Amino acid sequence: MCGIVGILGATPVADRLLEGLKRLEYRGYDSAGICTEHDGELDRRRAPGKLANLAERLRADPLPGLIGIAHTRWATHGGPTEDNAHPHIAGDVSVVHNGIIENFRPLREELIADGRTFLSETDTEVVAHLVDRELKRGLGAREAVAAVLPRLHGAFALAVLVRTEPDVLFGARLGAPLTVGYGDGENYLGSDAHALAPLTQRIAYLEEGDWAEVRRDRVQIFDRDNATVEREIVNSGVFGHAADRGNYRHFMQKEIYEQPVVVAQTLRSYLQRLEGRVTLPIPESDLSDVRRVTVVACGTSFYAGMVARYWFEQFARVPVDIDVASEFRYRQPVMEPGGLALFISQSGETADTLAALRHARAEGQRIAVVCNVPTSSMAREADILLPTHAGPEIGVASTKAFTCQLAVLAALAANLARAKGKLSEAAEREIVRHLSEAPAAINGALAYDEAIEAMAGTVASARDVLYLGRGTDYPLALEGALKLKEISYIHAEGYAAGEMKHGPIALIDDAVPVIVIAPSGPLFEKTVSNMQEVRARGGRVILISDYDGVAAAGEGCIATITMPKVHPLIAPIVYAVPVQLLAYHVAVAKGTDVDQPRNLAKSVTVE
Ligand code: HGA
Repeated sequence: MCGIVGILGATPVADRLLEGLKRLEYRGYDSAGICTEHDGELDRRRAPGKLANLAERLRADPLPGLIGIAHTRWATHGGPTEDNAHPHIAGDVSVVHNGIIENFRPLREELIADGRTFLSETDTEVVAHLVDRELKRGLGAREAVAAVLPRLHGAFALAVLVRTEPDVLFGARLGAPLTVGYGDGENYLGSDAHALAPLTQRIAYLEEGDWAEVRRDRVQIFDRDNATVEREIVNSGVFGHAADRGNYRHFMQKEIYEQPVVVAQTLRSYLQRLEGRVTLPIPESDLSDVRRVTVVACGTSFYAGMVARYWFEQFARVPVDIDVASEFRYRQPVMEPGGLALFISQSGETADTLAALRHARAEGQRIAVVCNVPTSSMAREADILLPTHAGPEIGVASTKAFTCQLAVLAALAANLARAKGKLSEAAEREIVRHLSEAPAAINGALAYDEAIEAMAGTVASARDVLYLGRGTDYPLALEGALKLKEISYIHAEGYAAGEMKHGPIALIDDAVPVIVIAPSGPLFEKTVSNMQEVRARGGRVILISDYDGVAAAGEGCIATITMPKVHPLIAPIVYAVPVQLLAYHVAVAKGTDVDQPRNLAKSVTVE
């Protein structure tokens, strides 16, 4: 994570840098800082914690200057203190960094042996010292940056400001995203187009190994061999208005409530309702030769992928492998040439998933990407881009992106099934009909918000919570537990309902609420049997089912949540809602920071 902004301005930059950081705060909020050059000096303000602290500091002590770099941090090396906050300064050089300099230890030792003193525990500070040392050895700023970049191993996006050359900013990327923005008599650097949206829509995406010398009147981009290269300037299509919460108390709540609209919006580009057809919004989406699908994602997106595995295998009869992205490469997966590798990510920047994507590409896979940001690195590297149309998701705990991912994945499963000759026209029409019913069913689920709020206290007082589900409700149980952990800090685990008896049932006592997700349908009886096993051992069960399910099995539960009756295909989309609402209300009851929970950040751009 970590967000970077740099401005070479015609007017003072500090306020605009702060505005850019606000748009990047989703990447991390451990600390933030801005450094400018004015009157021949580097000057900076830094503050631990949320961006509001930095804003406060800048109000008390404004920062002049027409050139500056700024950073919002998600700490990897060194705690979230002011000393570790970026920008780091060594001599004449100031640096902000997103990523990890993996060889920072030997570099630091080398620099200390050279008489240099470190003021932070970060990996980043070595970069400032290395560049400054080259300057002191007599190199110009450009030559110094060029000399240092090959010495850095790992992943980085960097912005560098040099006191002695106050008309130039340097940017570099390897494994972490960085864009150059083109303005009118001004130019910019930013982690993404969103950060620069109030400043410009004219963006060039740096490619792996690229670095840039940015001046007010020109930008020169070099590749890793220092050859001058042209990178296309595109219109980002991202505009300046920042998301607002409207009348909702939290972004997460607003985003939960947006789901009927955004799922409908997403489905609209995949379903031809009148014809009863599913189409992918790309030319030549012929998937008939796909013999295996490899699904890779992290966190909530991984659970969406787990649901999709059931669908791909059930409808298209295609075998599916699924991995969390951080493990994928390291198990040296065997992939047949020509296979389809599917990557799911809200931001399209998740470093683990992006690295997995590149690994799969090197192994000859066709790359499909489901993501919510069409300008993201993953979107740009996809052969088949399947966008979700969830709109910006600000709450760190993903909600609407998840249900939109499920909608897209269901459409992909149907498309794959048809391409493989496994789906009759009538069956396809049925799928389209059921998917089209999802937005209304989500609305129906939202109607239980107050009932869920009323029972949140039961869960809020627990230390541990278990979630159980079977079939596609199993990933939902995992997602429910993750949501609760993320925003309420209650320890929670999700299990396949049938797996309880093989161990976790030993945890059951009257202090552990067990949330059972069991829509009526083919797996209902089996899940309910597992639920009874829990109850027989004194477990306190909260059952989430539909009217029939609650009527059949609700007796003796400490609470029930009644969902609209839906087809099993869309049950994971609809049942995501009570799972999200429960986590939300528990967090509110506990008084945690719902939209920016501790230790987390939304887009995880370090491995
Ligand atoms: N390693 C640096 C930057 C961390 C980062 O990019 N996080 O997403 C630090 O710890 O400050």
